[in-house]
Amino acid sequence: MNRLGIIGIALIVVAVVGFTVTASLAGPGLGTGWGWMGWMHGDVDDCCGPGGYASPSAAPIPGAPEVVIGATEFSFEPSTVEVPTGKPVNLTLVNDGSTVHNLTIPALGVSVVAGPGQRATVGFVAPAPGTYQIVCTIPGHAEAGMTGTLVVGS
Ligand SMILES: [Cu+2]
Repeated sequence: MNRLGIIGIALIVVAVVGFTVTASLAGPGLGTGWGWMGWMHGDVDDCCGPGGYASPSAAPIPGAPEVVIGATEFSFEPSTVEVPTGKPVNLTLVNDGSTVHNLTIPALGVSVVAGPGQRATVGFVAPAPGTYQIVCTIPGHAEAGMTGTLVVGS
């Protein structure tokens, strides 16, 4: 088969599939309402935060001491911070870089995102003494150096 033949068949397939999808969306969706609701539910379930990770955001805790960490391409400054065990802390990410970054402590389920030139705060309570890894979960950033350490004192 020559090239024009393949292109011709491809166009027909696109046209038929396009018509079928349009018809099925317009048919049951507008007819009963159930089609639309099912479609909307599916859309919500597929939702995810920027960069493809879930964003469990916790509001800042009023009155809690603030720990500030700066982010640039590609490091945290300071890269090691210390907080007490069992006490509320507000962790503020100040993004001094030129792309979006996040500060995530996977073991504690803590994550905060800030766009370039922005700052954002997450409140949390460290449950147990220990050393916890801090990373930026945007693909390639941790590998490039965006890692740190949270030391939870007793
Ligand atoms: Cu980053």
